[in-house]
Amino acid sequence: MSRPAYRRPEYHKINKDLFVLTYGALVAQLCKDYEKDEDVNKYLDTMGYGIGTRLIEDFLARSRVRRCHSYSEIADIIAQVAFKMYLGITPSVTCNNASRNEFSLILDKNPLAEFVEELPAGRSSLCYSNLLCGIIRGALEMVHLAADVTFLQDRLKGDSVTEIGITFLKKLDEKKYRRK
Ligand code: MYR
Repeated sequence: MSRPAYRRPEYHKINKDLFVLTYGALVAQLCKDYEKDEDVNKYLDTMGYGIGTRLIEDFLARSRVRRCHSYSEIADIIAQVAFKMYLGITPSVTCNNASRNEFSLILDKNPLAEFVEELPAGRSSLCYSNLLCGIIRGALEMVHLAADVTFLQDRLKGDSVTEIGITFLKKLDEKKYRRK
């Protein structure tokens, strides 16, 4: 009798292009709905935050990452494990200050903006992929890590790379139990 076939977990549940185009349609609609770029940015960040608060459970279950003991470890996990898992890219990580609580994720390419050549006319302050900042912020908050997450550079704005800045806001208390 043959053994039941091993089934690999189904990670790619929807077509990536469809997702990226849907995201583009969302941003385009928000630009119609809101006059100010800041309002669109805020909306995307808030929406991402909601996603991040739910995504963290899936991430911790699937990745089985252990509790980190430094912000630098956490930044590496986000870049090397989370971005790889959900976006198929591995940003490089730099630490930007001596206190080692400010990091940058440098993206050579941004899958969310794959079909976008430039920002729409008159939208120079739009953070097109701000959803990502919200996702990171929401996910981190669920493991009791308050952080500011913003785009520092964006290829869509003519910068040579896309850079997401993460500033961890509290001193990392090694003794405090953040999650099981
Ligand atoms: C710990 O509890 O010490 C581990 C913390 C790991 C935090 C991982 C945050 C994941 C962020 C997901 C971002 C996804 C972006 C597409």
